[in-house]
Amino acid sequence: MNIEQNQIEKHNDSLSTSHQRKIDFLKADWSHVDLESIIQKLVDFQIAIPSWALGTGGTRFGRFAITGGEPRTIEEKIEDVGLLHALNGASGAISLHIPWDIPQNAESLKNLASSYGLKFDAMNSNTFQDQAGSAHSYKFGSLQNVNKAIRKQAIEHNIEVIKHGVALGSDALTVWLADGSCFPGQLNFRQAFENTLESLQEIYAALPEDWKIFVEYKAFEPNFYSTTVGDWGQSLLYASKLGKKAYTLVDLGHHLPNANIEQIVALLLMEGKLGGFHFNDSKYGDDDLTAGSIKPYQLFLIFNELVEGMDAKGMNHAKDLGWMIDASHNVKDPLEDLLQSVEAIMIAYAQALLVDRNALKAAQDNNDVAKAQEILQNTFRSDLRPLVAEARLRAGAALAPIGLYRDLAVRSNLVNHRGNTVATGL
Ligand code: LRH
Ligand code: MN
Repeated sequence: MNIEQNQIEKHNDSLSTSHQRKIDFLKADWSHVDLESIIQKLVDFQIAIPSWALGTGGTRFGRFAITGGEPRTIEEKIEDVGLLHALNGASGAISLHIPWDIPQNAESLKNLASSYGLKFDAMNSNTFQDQAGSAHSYKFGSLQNVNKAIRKQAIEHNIEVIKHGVALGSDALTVWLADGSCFPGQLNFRQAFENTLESLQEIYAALPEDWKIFVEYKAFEPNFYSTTVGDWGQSLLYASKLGKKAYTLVDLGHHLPNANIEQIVALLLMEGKLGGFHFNDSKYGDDDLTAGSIKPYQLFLIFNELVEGMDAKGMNHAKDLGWMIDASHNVKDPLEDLLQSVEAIMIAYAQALLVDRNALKAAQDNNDVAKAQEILQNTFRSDLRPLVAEARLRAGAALAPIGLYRDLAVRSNLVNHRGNTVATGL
């Protein structure tokens, strides 16, 4: 299903009076700030959509495929991300997961993606599930495995994923390892680390010159005693030992409760080893909920450190880090959930861009703690949704993406077209 430009313009016309009133009020309120440059930064900021999160997700207790009309092929997944991008102008890339999405004809997929204004973001390997017909099982791990033949199988899979990525024009590989142990005594931690590092070094050696490798850490699940890339420190250790093309990847749901993720982000940026993000939200574990749905203040504080840290290094906000969503949708329409995640991320970025950096530095230098909080919460408590909507308008997208998604009955259109289909992925 395609959303035509005239459908978006008709929608925006119907909302233009109230939008203009709100944006004029905001401009008056922030007349001391160059809002034009901030709106341009919002227009340039693109968030990659995971190919494995375009259908209904589930847990070990069940999956309620209530939606129907889910994408059955990579082509239909690209079509759905194209839909999101048409609606919000900020979802200009898709991140594939192999083997859930093995590209049969890379050239035609590239053409299809660019027809929707999309590019292929980081590729994701999968050595956390056994594939039918594969010689060895990853039950006791992949790159860490005590059995060299099993490590070799996992290394070869990652190299295969790089090849698919090169054919699609991607320039990064994300490696998330489920490897670890469930009981004390099961694993020699040092041996597991060394096996994993040695294996990652073989994968690193296969990276094209302009590629990056993102080492994604996670505290627990599916292993529940130790994880071999268990936290930012371990991921940084691997990335530092691997070389300049290796970075850490921060999935917001992969931390122990109450971890100070914004401090982790500040330090990884300082070290030049922050590669990118998997945005989502969580209350307990790796819940993969809608970004900004549980802890919106934390999301703002993370972007506050990102803007401060990237500007300190003269980095390009839109290009120098990997911006991806990693969520699963157990009770919401997947496309509505992703639209909400992108909106929450764009609002947090806009809030961080409007923090008065000089005043904050002055308050910090004077240990004026209350003043520092006032400065941060001043933007966090400001309704910047019109600014994000204005960026969408300038990008030719919809002022109210979910509103238009529902007005056009996109889901029932997809169900009529595809039937009660269920997508591959998590
Ligand atoms: C692991 C993870 C990883 C993906 C998977 C789908 O929890 O975050 O990024 O490979 O989810
Ligand atoms: Mn992830």
